[in-house]
Amino acid sequence: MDPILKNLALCVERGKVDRNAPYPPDMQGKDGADELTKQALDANFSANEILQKALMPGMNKIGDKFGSGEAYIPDLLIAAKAMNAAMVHLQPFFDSGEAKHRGVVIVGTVSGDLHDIGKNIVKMVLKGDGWNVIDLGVNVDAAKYLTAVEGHPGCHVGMSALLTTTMVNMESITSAIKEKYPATNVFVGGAPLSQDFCDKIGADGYFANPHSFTKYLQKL
Ligand code: B12
Repeated sequence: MDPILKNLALCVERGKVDRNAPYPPDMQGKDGADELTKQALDANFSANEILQKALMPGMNKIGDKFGSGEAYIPDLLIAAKAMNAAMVHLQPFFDSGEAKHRGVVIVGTVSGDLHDIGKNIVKMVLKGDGWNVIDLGVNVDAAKYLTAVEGHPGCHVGMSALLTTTMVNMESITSAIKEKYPATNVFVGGAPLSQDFCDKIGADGYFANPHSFTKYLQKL
């Protein structure tokens, strides 16, 4: 793999935000996620390549370590900080789509869940593809989704969940939306989800990444 992308993945995994960051001590004085993302863009890697080949693998590594007890919450938080430092530079590329006014998509992370990095990427890609995105944030319950849908007739909903304990909340939220607004499409995403789960809860589609989601929305 290209050394810039390899180092960038390591910076996300280890939580090295930028050159001046004192953490982790063994990487002091070295470039962090901030500088390496700029270097990757200068080296003509696309924003999507940087996301898929460096940032996501770095996040997955620290997630796996957390899962096996080799890393702790502060490690996840500092990794998220490094990821966000990188995303600042990628945002303009995802945002750069012309305003095509395709329609409204309401996004949010479901009740009980505070993971918003994936949801924020979905938002950026949708915006870049010309959608007006209403972001309800994290820990969003059915009532909040319903209020937003009411205010935006003809909108689509995109829900995110990263925990097996919170993805189940998607079922009641989907039912509540479908009961009141049967014509509203409800789409779901997030690492632990699958098409089977989507079918089971009565949602209209599961997408593993924002690009397959936007491609599908364009055809609607
Ligand atoms: C960073 C992180 C955190 C950070 C979150 C910071 C933030 N602002 O988001 C913090 C430290 C807060 C955190 C907390 C916790 N976490 Co955490 N976290 C992670 C970690 C390492 C990365 C998640 C991430 O951002 N990935 C990168 C993004 C870009 O990927 P993504 O979210 O999957 O999104 C992509 C796709 O899924 C898709 N997508 C996402 N949403 C949607 C929506 C739609 C509509 C569409 C179309 C697509 C789509 O598009 C995105 C881009 O491609 C994961 C491990 C992992 N590998 O995922 C654990 C992980 C999710 N966390 C886990 C756990 C257990 C927790 C805690 C319960 C820990 C604790 N004991 O307190 C808490 C829960 C807090 C809460 N109530 O939500 C577990 C979940 C296990 C499980 N089976 O449920 C994981 C898997 C770690 C592990 N291996 O055990 N976490």
